[in-house]
Amino acid sequence: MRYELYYWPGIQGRGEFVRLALEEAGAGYVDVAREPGRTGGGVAALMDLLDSDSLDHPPFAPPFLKAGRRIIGQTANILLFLGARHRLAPASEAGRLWTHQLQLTVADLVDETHDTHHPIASSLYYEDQKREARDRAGHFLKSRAPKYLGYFERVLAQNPSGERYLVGARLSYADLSLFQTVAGLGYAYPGAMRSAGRRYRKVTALHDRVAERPPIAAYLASPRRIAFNEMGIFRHYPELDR
Ligand SMILES: N[C@@H](CCC(=O)N[C@@H](CS)C(=O)NCC(=O)O)C(=O)O
Repeated sequence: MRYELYYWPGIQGRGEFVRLALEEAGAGYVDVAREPGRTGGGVAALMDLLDSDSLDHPPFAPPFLKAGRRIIGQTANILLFLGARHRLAPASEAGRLWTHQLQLTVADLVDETHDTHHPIASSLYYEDQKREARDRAGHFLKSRAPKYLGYFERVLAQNPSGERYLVGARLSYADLSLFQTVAGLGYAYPGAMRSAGRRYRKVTALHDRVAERPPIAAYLASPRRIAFNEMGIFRHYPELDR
């Protein structure tokens, strides 16, 4: 079965967390909105599903994943589904819940990162909320980002199976998501993150290990990986990187 991923073209965004899981699993998928030439492709196909009145389980926002007849929305929920199908999470209930908990914490960090450049409203331009963004980014870099990264550092240190992975002794989708978040923070805030390698050694080592995994390294080097840019969640505005 070929999965269909529905996400905005041109940005990594939250769709990237799903792409990384699909790539690591070697799963076949179509990135629907990025294939406008394909029948049933392009942003129109995404909008058709978002606006549809005939779905039993309509998604609120991208990303959403079509798996056969099923349509699954919410990034953490999609990963919960893929994790079980592709051994990207433990099989036990306790292990699945723990992985999901970590993913939800990553999602909180991603939301807070987004709000550094859009503290007032997503519907406004960054240029219309620059002053508030400066304040928000200042607080984020001083206290919130260190709190999250320190938490993940502690999770790695306290993993009874060792510090290579967040959950047990195998890679999970939570590791892939932490990789993406650390990469994004490094892009957006290179100045503030300069000392992160020293302060969060285990998190940084995890990031580097994930980047070197053959399926992930191949993906990162491929045209499927969209470059970070100032339309996505992780944006580099030098004036915010203090
Ligand atoms: N909690 C959702 C958030 C989804 C979300 O915010 N999607 C963005 C793109 S990354 C979007 O298009 N939102 C439209 C909206 O909220 O109206 C998730 O993690 O998937």
